[in-house]
Amino acid sequence: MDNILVIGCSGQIGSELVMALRKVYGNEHVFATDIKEPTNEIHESGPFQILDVLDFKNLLHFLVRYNITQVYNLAAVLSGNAEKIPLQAWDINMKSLMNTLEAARQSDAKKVFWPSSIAVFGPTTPRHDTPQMTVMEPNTVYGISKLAGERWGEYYNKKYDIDFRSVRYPGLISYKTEPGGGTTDYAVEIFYDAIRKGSYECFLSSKTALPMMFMEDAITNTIRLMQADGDKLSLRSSYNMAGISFDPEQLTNAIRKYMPDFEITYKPDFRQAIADSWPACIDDSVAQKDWGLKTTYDLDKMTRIMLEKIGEKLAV
Ligand code: AKB
Repeated sequence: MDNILVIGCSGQIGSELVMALRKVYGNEHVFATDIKEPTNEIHESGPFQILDVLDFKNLLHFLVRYNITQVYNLAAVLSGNAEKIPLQAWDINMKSLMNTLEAARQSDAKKVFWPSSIAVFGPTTPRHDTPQMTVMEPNTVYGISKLAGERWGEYYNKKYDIDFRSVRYPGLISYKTEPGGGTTDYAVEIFYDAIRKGSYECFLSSKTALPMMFMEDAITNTIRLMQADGDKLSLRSSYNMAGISFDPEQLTNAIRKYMPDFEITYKPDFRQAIADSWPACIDDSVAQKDWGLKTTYDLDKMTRIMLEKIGEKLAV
């Protein structure tokens, strides 16, 4: 039986991924770790420990002590925050990955998942239907670290046979844990403000289209990639994952179907330049072919669930 370590279990992806993995592999086989306390659900359903991925010795010790065979490393400083502390963000994003790869090499935890992002693309990349292989000249610290990370992942796969797997996540939309410091965060914040105040001031302009994905689709596909037959994976860097593309105006119209009086105003800030350097929609046909990527949420279904669940959460 696999023993799985999730690093960054208290963040937006981790808090849902841990619970999904526990359903598949059994509660006691999924070890949740972070430098912050997790949700009650994670605490109560299985093992949790404070673990700092930047501490290599402790990380390696953990992998050996608990006979870990798979690692999901979700620790990262996201795009918006990274622009405020560029050198620190580079250090954290790269060191957390390098520690994971090196600890994997020195232990039995040979299967590693690490998230890349649509941020690996830049202003010179084709903005529509961005292919898997294309020009990649990211101009954000986060994007540069994700592109470098993809290259390191592939390097450890070729050189040391680490079973490295990765996807380029679009903006992720969820109602359980809020994202922190990303450029796509507006697409989550908007739901909280719609319910609390009936209005939202958006930090991106109305026509800024970006690829996005509902969390359930992201989690299902992450586990699908990790369970895929390794021989079928033609890429050991990172797979494009497209989701649904929309701009703030289209999301506003989707919300207005359920809340006709919802108001939006636009006040673009420094994150506009980041969003402008990213694709509007990407092509994920290679992931579909290699490991069966498929999604089930469209804009309307996602909007309905977000309003319903955040409504319930804020009513409590
Ligand atoms: C961000 O906005 O920084 C992230 C991402 C697209 O990787 N959500």
